[in-house]
Amino acid sequence: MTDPAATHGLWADLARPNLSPAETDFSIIGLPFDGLASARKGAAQGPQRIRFWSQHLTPFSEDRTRLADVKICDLGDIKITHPESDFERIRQKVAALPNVPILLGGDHSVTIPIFQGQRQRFAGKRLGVLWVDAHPDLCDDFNSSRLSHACVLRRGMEFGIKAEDICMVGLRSWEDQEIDLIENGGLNVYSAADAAERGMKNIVKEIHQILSKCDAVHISLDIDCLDPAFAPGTGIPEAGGLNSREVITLIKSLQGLPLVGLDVVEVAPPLDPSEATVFAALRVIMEFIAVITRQKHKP
Ligand SMILES: [Mn+2]
Repeated sequence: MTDPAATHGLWADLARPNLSPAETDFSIIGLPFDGLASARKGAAQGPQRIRFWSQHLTPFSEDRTRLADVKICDLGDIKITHPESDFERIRQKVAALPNVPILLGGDHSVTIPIFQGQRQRFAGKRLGVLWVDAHPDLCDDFNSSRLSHACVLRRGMEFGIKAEDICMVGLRSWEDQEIDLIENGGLNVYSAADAAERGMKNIVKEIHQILSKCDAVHISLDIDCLDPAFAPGTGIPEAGGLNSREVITLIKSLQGLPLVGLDVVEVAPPLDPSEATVFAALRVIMEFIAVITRQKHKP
């Protein structure tokens, strides 16, 4: 992908096309699929637009952490036509990775095999999840599908991710079948209203304490965690969401935790001509890379 207007190379000059995952810090995998989105589609175009605009980023985090030595291996996309069989390839890919995966959705259903792959990669270990989303995705079945983007975390719990090792942030929309698990399931729930009323700075302290008990922590971030003012390009925009500053504060607060992967999903470029939603996703990815980079360089 070359862009005559690009100011930087792919992934802010950090892509290393000649290196393998084992020789790099991060693997990028695109999952261009929106076949299981329930409302508006468009997330299938997420990976392509996120990659495209990554050529306009500089290799720095917002606090000027220098990222120039970070090595990224972009493994391209996994094409998904029939999720029942194609999700298996995502699981296998994630399970076998020697470095930290950053996965680009796609609707949130793609996280189902990502959870499976991470569960396998860290078998016998305590796998925690930071779930950042307007929606809990705890439905057992949605629109007659158990692979729907509304069932993702429910499937993850069935794969063995424990309620007490899951922190949910930004929630504000509920299905009737999710209420019992949310209220009585032992999950650590921080709604968007909690963030606004208690302050993200206070919430992140609790989250850090909870997830520090885990051996490995995966982050699943649905861009609809953000208020539609900050990320309108998503299938189901929900008013009253987090702002960009709160989400960056949350990501930066994860310093010191055993982070093992990130997926950023539900970025639907056709629904946002400004492409601010794509840039919001890129900022999340760069701050995640910076957290891990700072951790590595800590004496
Ligand atoms: Mn969502």
